[in-house]
Amino acid sequence: MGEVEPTMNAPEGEIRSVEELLRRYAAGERDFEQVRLSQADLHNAILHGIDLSEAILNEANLSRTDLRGADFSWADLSQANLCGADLRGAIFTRADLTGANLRRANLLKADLSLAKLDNADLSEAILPDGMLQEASESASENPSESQTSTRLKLYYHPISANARRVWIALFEKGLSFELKRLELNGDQFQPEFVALNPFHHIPVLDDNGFIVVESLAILDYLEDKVPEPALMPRDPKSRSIVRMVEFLTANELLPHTKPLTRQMMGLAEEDEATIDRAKQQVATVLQFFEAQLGDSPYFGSDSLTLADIVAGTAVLWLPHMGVPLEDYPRVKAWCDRLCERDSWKQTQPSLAEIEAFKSQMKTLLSRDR
Ligand SMILES: N[C@@H](CCC(=O)N[C@@H](CS)C(=O)NCC(=O)O)C(=O)O
Repeated sequence: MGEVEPTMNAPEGEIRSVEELLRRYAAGERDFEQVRLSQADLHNAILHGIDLSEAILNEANLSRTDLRGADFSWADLSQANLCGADLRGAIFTRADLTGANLRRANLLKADLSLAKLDNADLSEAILPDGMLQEASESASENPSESQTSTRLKLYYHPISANARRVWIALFEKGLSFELKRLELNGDQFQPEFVALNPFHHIPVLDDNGFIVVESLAILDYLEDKVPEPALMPRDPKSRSIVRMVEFLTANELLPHTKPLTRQMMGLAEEDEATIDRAKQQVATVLQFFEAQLGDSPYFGSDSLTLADIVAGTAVLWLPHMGVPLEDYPRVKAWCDRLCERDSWKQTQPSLAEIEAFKSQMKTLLSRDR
């Protein structure tokens, strides 16, 4: 979080820096009306329920910030970066969002009445119901637009590695899509979602009413539907490597990481023997991957494949789970290569998101025991 210029002649009690705002928020204060923090860097911060009405936050960096239920009425957010921010239920009445970056922001149930949105980027944002309707109405006036921009919907959560597979593939394919975020502490059991996936799992892809569940099936569907750029090689041996790595990740790696995940999230004390067994299994998979990669930059190909997406989204969690990758130099270099791609950068969960997810994870993992 960066320092901002102290406000000249600031009246007593006025917030002078990002650090001060965060400190006072952490101490329980919520009322920060008329704060002046142009160009403030608050990305990834957790500030839900904060009152920033009439605040001056033009050009501020609020990307991926948790601002659920925040009040921004009359605030100046012009040119602010709210990319990926959680703005569910936030109030923007008469706020100035001119030129703001609201890409991938979650605006579900937000109030944007009388807000200025000229030149704001709302692509891939989750819009409030009314606005969604307006957007699709205006899209249907332009059929070519509506075909590409409102057809694919991905039900996801930013921490879900299974959903991230599809999210990355959508970016790699250069497709337009709409994100539908679900909180996994109950949204997945809502009748509307269970009607889409009776197994209450994300990801789900909705292609203009055609529903695909199971991430690997969704990836195959996208590959068949949009063959270029290809994420599946053509020759049988390379294809078998891709499939092998996909299935090994799903069947031999992920199920065995559950005790490590519980430990990483601080959710449970796992006994040493269970952790050792899990680490041994993970090591076997990593050794196999190391050999399989050989001198190839990607699994079974010189360019990215579905195997890289499926295995990469899982393997990248391992260092956080106490499994360093240093003993597997090819796997390590491959991970670094993946992380340099835009599709990976754009779907990288923030620390704040991971933190906020812990309570949802607790419920999910305790159910799996
Ligand atoms: N085999 C499924 C697994 C999907 C899955 O386990 N999704 C988790 C999130 S990573 C989920 O939705 N859990 C919610 C629940 O189990 O209720 C796939 O690959 O799509």
